Order: sequence, then structure tokens, then C-alpha cells
Amino acid sequence: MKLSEFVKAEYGKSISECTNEELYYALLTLTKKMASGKQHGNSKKKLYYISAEFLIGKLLSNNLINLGIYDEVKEELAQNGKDICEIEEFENEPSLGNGGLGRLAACFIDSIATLGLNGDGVGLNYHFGLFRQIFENNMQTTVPDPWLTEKSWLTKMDVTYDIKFKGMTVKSRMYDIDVIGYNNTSNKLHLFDVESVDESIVEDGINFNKEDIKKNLTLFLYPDDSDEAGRILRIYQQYFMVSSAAQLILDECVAKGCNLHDLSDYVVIQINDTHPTMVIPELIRLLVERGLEMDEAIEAVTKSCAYTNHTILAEALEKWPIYYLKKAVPQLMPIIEVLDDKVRRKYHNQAVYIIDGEERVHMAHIDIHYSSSVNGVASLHTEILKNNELHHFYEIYPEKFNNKTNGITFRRWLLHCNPQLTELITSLIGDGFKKDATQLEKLLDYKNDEKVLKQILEIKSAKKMELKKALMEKQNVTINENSIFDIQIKRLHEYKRQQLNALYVIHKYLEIKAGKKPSTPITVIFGAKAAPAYIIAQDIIHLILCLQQLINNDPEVSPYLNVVMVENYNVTWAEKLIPACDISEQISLASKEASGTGNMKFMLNGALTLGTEDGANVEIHELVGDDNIYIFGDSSDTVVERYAQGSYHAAKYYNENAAIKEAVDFITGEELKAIGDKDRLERLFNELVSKDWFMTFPDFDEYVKTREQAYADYENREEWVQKMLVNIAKAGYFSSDRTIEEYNRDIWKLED
Ligand code: B1H
Repeated sequence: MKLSEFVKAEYGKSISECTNEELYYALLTLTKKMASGKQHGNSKKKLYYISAEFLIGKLLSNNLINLGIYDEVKEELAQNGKDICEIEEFENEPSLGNGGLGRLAACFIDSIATLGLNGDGVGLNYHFGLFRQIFENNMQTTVPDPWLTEKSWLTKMDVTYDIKFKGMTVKSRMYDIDVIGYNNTSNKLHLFDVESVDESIVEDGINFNKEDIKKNLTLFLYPDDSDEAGRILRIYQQYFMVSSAAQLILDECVAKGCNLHDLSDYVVIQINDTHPTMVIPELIRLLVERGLEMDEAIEAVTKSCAYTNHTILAEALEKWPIYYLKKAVPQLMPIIEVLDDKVRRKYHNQAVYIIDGEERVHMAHIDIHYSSSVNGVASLHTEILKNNELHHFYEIYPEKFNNKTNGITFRRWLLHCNPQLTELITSLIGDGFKKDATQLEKLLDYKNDEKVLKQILEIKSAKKMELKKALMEKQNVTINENSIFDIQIKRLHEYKRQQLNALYVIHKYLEIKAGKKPSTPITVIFGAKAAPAYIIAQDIIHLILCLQQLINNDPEVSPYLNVVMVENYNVTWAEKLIPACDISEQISLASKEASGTGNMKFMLNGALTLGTEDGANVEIHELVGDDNIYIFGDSSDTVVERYAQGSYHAAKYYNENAAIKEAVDFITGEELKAIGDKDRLERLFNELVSKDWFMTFPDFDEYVKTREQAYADYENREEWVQKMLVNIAKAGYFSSDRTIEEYNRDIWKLED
């Protein structure tokens, strides 16, 4: 149905007479109708991708693209004087994720549907999502993000389950979002919610009574876990999610005639990080309740489950005290004890026990023993899991370990966010790359084609202008479109080392002050949220915002260097920032970034990576070769070794390296103290000089040198654009369609 006919029927008027808001809701309704006609047929085996986060981004444009009607609708709107971009402004970005882990889940469900596989996502419907970030006095403040509207992409379903906690039962209800495959059938994202949730209990930023579970259960993603009530609330949320999922899974299986002994013929469950781990004991519990013997239940569940590890950072590998579990979900403890007991009888090695000497349950250990696949998310990461972090497990189960290098959906990260580049590529190599991303390699034929190279540069300039406009409109900052856009956007974490980038900025500022001016001006852009309980991360944001104020207001420096931190960095910002970027900062401490996926998005849009040999950077490096990437820093082996020996002393570098000392001292120097908060700046200074836990100092010199080399190379735009072209051409490997094909081939084994 055409949009004009639809609005006539819906509102009794023509497109030009409608407001943008009316058009947004008309398109939403129309899209939902079209998706319902594309439901996936019910094949025997089905995947359930369970995740605490689904960072799906705005849906309208992507749904129109995947339905194949985007251009048609855009044209029809334009003919009636309407701009689809303005209509999109009415959509709130769903606040259902935090970073790469959640965005990966979103890319994956897009690819699963695009490949025509029978697989749904399962998660929670957080009313206020992750917090919304606001900058005040150069600091991050946090407020709720009320993204839900009455009419939305969610459809309220008739599916409800009783979820039993200690001393209380709550009702979960399922809400569905259509996941429309690109020119294919559509699947579902099932989000569970609790009916008694009460948004009015949130006051004073994002604070609320953490013990009132019936009212708070689905208010926020990752509620502050710096106190016990917050940690126990996370257990309530996780169990609520997986018990709903488990009941849905068993109901759907039984409806298909499964006799539950054969569960794994009908079901495969991908456990995204440890947050959904309790699905294992919960399913076992439910199967026993439905008549299976304990051993049969354990076997059926083990065969059905697969676990993805996304990090080696100890803080993210959940270990829940038994005491918490007994408080919230006591029915799971007898099962977990049986699971632990079996491990203890078989393997006499404490390192692989589920319950440790401190009465804590290691969630990842449940996943590894009681699922049939364990995967890392990039080659280097999987090797580290096998050889270091999970070595004891690898010795027991070598056959379970496998690598699945992450990927991104090109529908959102090329077709949607960079239509100009998409059009150019299509004009050169046809549109086969939209289904088979490896065809992008055909672009290499144009490496010496001056006309094409010029067009690539023109598109980059156009995207820089678009970003400039957005920053002006949304944040009232002006940037120079002729400067180098050097961008670092990702969660704020010390291991990702935004502080190293900030030290470079200080170094550059001091150089300019001393009269050494860069040939081309530089705009350094940051985007990052810091967890509310992560104090040092907030101090780093404070430093960046103070630098922004200092530098941008210094007439001697600002013509050459600018710093901008985007407020409330999210998917919508990423879609504007990535296509405009020249240099993509991927500077984590080697061994710490499991994969990264932003690195892939930047490459695809013709930015060059400045990065360490970490995560998927290693694979990007292999693909593009030394000439088309800027690599620096200590290797993962060196870093692992240094931690093992405890041989790193930050103070030594600080005292012996004048450039480091000068940049670090600036943090607590007069200029910044006049702008910022003395305590925060001093705390950050001390953290760096006395600990520098993520080893910024050993990499500092090489980082500065390599960054200068990149800037110098940028001066030769003819060669630079060739490097851009190689990056775009080689990005095909990082399509999430490739990743999902591998998951399906090696783990899920679903029919098409
Ligand atoms: C990733 C997380 C994560 N790994 C726990 N782990 C969290 C774990 O608040 N929590 O409880 C939040 C986040 N996120 C990311 O996953 C990795 O850091 C990236 O390197 C990787 O690309 C991404 C997807 O695999």
C-alpha cells in the first residue's frame, strides 16, 4: 500500500496536509503491517538469542530499507514537500543497551532475519533504559531516558508468565518488536516487562528504592551495583529475563510436538555474556518439574546451550554470592549445587569449580561446563581465552572452544548512515555487495581511478558538513569542516584509554602554545557514557570537558585544535559521527578489548584506524596491510607478561619521560584547575601516576609518533584517499552476515 493511500484512510487527509508526527506514526503502523505479512515459517529448530542488552537504534529507516521501500517512501514524501530525516526526529532511540555487546546483539538479529534463519531475540523492556547523559559544570550527570511512547514499535502480546521469587510471584508480559530481514522474512525481538513497574518511584536523577522489586524491576538497564541492594536487583532482573525466556522456549517446543528429551533438536540458546546464565539451571529445573530425570535434563540443556564470552576483564565475569541467590531465587540453588557437585567429582581442580571457597557462584563456569559451545569474539580474544583466561577449561573441553569474529550489519552502518557512499559503490560494482559484502573487494580496481577517488573525498566532506550541522543544532558548537576529524566513541572505560587520547590533546595544546602549529587543523571528538558508580571514568569525562572549554576558548590554539565531547552518545550520534570520521581511535591496552565493533564501522566508512594490536584491530591490520592502518603500542603478550610479573611502575615512566610528565602535570596545573573540580583532577592525576592500571605511559611516545605520522600522511590527500578505498574494500569480512553464517554453520545448525 502506498503511503498516500494509507494516510488518507488513517487521517482522512493527504501527505502534505499531515504533520511530521502524524507521518511518523503512519509509517510506523504501515511498516508493522507489512512486517506481519513476512513472519518466519515455523521450522523445527529455533534459535533464542538471550541478551540483557539490545542496542537497536531508531527503527524507522532501517525497517523501510529492509522492506525495500525506503527510496520509494522518501521520494513520495519529497514530492509532497516532506523530508524523511525530519520525520525521523519524532522517533526516540530505544534505550535498551549500553555499548558494543548490545549493539552486536542488534546487528545479529538483523543478520539472522536477513539470512532467513528462524531465530528470535529475548531480553527486557527497560522503561528508562540506560540513563541519559547531561553535561553540567563540565561533569556528567544522569537522568532517566523515558524512550517509550504509547504508540511504538512494541506490540503487547497475550503471552504472560508467572515468575517466582522468594516469597513473591510477579507476572511477566511479552512485548514484541518485528525484526525485518533485508529482502527476507521477519523474526521477533521479545522483550519482557512486569506489569507492576512504577516509573514514579524514580526521583533525584536516577535514584529509586532498590528493594521495591515489583515496582523497580524493569526501570533501568544495569542499575547501580555499588551497593548490595543494587547487585541483588541485577539478579532479580536476570532471573526474570531467563525464567520468562525458558517458559517461552518450552511452550513453543511443546506446541511443535517436542517430547522435551529431544529439546536440542528444537532449540538452540545463545547466551550473550554471563547475564543470561541462569537460563541453564532454570531450564533444568523446569524440565525436572515436567518429569525428566535430573541427568536427562542436564544433558538436554547442555546440548541446547551455547555461550559467548565478550571480555576477559574480571569485573565483568559475574560471580554471585550464594547468599544473594538464596535471597532472590532460592529454587535455583539446589540445581546449581548439583551442577557444581558433578564438576567436583570429575575434575579435581578448584579453578573450574562453579562454587568457590568464598561461597560465590561463577556464572561463566556454569556456562562452560553446561553448554556445548564457548566462543570468543575475535581471533586474538579467543586465543587469550584458550591460552590464558580459560586455559583450565580449554584443557578439559578443547572441542567446545571456537572463535566467531564479530561483525556489523551493513544495512545500518553503510546503506542507512551513508547513502552517498552506498550510491557511489553501487554505481561502480553493482548492488551485489548488499547481500554478499565480500564483493566490496571489487572496489580495489578503482584504486588509481582519479574520478572515483575524488568522489570518495567529496562524500567524506559532505558527511563532515552534515556532522558540523548536527553539532551546531544539537549542541551549539561550531567545528571546522576542513579540519581532520579524529574520533573516539565508545563506553568510557580505563582500558579503552580515553585518557591516553586526552594526554595527546594536552601534548598538542602545549606544542601549539609553544608555536608549533599543525599544517591542517585537528578536531578531536569524543563520545562516551560512564557508569554512574565508576568514579575514575567520570573524572576522565571531566578532564575532557575541561580541555574542551580551555582549548576552544583559547584564540591562540582554537584555530588549530578543537575538542568536542558529544552529549548522550548513542546509536543515532554514531550514525552521524562515523561517516564523517578521518581517523578512528582504537587505542585500548592490547589484550583488553575483546573485539570492538566501532573499529569495523569506521573502516567501512573510509576512516583509517589508529590503534593497538588488540581485538579485531589485529584482523583489520591483516586485511588492509601495514600501509593502510596506523598501529602502535606494546603487544598483547608483553602486556600479559607485565601483569603476570607485576613489573609495571607508572611512577618510573612519569619521572623519566619529560613529555609524559609535562602532559600529566597539566591535569592539575593552573589552567585546568581554574576551570574544573580540583578533587576530580587530583584524583585522576594520582590514579595515573601511582597506578595507571591500563598502562598508558609505556605506549605514550609511540602513540604520539604514530598519530603525527597519520596527520602527516593526511596532507597527501591523493594517497590518503587510496588508503580510504582499501579500507572500504576490505571491510566486507566484517559483515555480521558472515559472522552469523559461521554461528549457524558451527553452532546452531538451523535450516534456512
Ligand atoms: C563487552 C561487555 C560488558 N564485553 C558487562 N563485555 C557489562 C559486560 O555492565 N555490565 O554488566 C557491560 C558490558 N561488553 C564488549 O562486547 C567488548 O568490550 C567489545 O570488545 C566487544 O566488541 C563487544 C561485543 O562482543
